[in-house]
Amino acid sequence: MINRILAVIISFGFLAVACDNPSGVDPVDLTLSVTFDESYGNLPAADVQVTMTNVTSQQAFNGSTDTEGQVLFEDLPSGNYDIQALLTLDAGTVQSITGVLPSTDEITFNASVANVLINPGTQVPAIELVSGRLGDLVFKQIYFAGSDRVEGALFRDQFLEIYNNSNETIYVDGLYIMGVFGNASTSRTEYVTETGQFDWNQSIGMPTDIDANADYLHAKWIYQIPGTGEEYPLEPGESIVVAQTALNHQAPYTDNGGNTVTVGDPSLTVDLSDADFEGYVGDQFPTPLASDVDNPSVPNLRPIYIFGRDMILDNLGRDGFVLFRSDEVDGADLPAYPSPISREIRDNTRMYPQIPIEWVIDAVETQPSPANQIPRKLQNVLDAGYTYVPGGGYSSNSVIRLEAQRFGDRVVLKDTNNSTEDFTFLERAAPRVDAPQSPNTTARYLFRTNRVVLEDPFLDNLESQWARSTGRR
Ligand SMILES: [Ca+2]
Ligand SMILES: [Ca+2]
Ligand SMILES: [Ca+2]
Repeated sequence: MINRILAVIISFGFLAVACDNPSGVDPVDLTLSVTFDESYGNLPAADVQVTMTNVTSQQAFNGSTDTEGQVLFEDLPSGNYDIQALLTLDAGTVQSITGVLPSTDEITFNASVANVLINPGTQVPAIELVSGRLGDLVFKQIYFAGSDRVEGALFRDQFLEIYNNSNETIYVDGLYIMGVFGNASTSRTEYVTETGQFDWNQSIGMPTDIDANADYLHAKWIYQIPGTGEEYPLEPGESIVVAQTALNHQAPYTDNGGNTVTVGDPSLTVDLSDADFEGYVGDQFPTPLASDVDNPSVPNLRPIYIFGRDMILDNLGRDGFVLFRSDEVDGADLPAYPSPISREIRDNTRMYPQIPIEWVIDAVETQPSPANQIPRKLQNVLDAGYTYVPGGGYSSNSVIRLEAQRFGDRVVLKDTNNSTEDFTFLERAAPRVDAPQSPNTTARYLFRTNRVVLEDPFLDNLESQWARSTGRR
């Protein structure tokens, strides 16, 4: 990962006061203010080491900012100065200030300003530096549950909302969205590890010089956002909605068989007609799913690896969700391995694409409920907890990340890589709503965690396969 450097703006306090010196060149008392940049609301930065170096004499003057972010330099000789500012913070402090937990143990914030004229009475212009990126794309909301089988839209109204949680514009072009494949059964076999998850190291053909359990994930489905690199900018604090099918699910629509489909209770579902992207795979199958309608005004994701015959998320919450990027391998060329349960490779043996976890940008573990957990799909380093919808499958509930910090208009979402802490739920999924500031404590959901049989007659008959367009089989 990039060691993100967040630049600090130095703004000058303009308290350049001439001292009483009749000899001509007056020394100056100068107060500098040091703040974080505007994406952090120009918060004052304390304990910043500031060095002013006289360009001519190379004499250096050192100081440290106070809790107001100010540092006073007394009796500076007039002249031109280079100014350096340095602040190193541990990860926890960075998180408490910015709302973002960095991927490294420490973050260095710095600023460098060259050749600034310091004179009594001189107006020194404020200087703003380019700042590095802190934070990244995250899942903001995941609506896997879908809505009532009879009165709602079943699974066809599912969506994912992806949010720019950083302080810089990010292009979403080329971003991969992945559902993680794992063992959904709690029964033990010799092909699982002590967590109950598949022991991928036993898969036929798995390289022996890797730890496929600790360092890799295997896909249930993968889609990629299109674009050549700079087509789809996403501003800090903004999100995109990725729909399974970009229709207004609250209104009647015409399916691929020419039938008009109407939901009984429109309030149970969502309007996704203005989604930013949609999964469309009708051209990948001889018999498309009736509900996989292509909205021509919403760009389609590139299908890589498909579960079922649309971008179907597990309504019961048995998936793990991952955002990743790769500069090394195109999605269609990913290595793929059978699950360890397959003891011989035949023509029809399913091969699951593999990615290294170091490609992962964000990951969210979901579970059916606390009382109905299946083996974890994500390593603890990616997500130390999990989230779930208390209403269960087809409940219209979604999981949504909490607000962590607010800087002006920009909201930083909570991302401690522990979804138990970072997420709450909405009773009714709602694309692009503000992230809640505190967990949902709706009483009637609190005890709906009783053990149930985890079966879904539709979903449990679906399989994963390579998109025809990849040329893989
Ligand atoms: Ca679709
Ligand atoms: Ca479309
Ligand atoms: Ca995360």
